[in-house]
Amino acid sequence: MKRLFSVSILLSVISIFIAVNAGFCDDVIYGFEKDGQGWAIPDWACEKIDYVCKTVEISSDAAIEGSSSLKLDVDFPKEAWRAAVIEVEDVFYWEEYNFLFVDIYLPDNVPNGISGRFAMTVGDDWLWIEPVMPVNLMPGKWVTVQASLRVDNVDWKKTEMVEERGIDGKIRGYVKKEIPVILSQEYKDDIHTIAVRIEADRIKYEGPVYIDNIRLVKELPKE
Ligand SMILES: [Ca+2]
Repeated sequence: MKRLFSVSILLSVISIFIAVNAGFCDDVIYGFEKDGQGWAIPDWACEKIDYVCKTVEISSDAAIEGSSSLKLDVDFPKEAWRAAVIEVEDVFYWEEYNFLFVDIYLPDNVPNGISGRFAMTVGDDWLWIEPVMPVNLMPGKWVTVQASLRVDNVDWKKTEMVEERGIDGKIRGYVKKEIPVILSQEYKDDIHTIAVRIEADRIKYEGPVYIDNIRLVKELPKE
């Protein structure tokens, strides 16, 4: 009887341990230890006036996972909004995961106000979607940026150019419009690329941004 009791306590302890760890389970999918693992600055970014396009390479200058990260060189001007982006095309099976995380580091001499966010292309039309809100990065610190992969979550948006018409009904031009996107199961099953974008709205900074530890998470840790 005593032995049976001990076994049941042991099983309870094991099940609690499994339950706790299941909640925090994450899998690093890109750690940038040997190479860039396919991440690169996309050609389309180099053709756009609001994207800076310099270099990206692995570096041991900073790391939060292992001993190296991806160093993205940026050159943001004081006069306008600019972004730098890196992207990877891959095959993603993320059914069991609900969140995507990345850690981003800015050197401590960088002005405040630079932010980061994920983006993805999904569906038959390779629709570009991105979280509604970017995350503020902090000079001298690793900051975790996340995106929700929960089916039917409403954290995402797309940007479309919409016709603007005059009172005579004629097209006067086009304006950017941000439209909410629900991450459907269909989209989640059909992700083609993921991207990390660093954004600066009239903030002068020339130098590196470090990106590391891109990982999948099943559930967020409880507060
Ligand atoms: Ca690493």
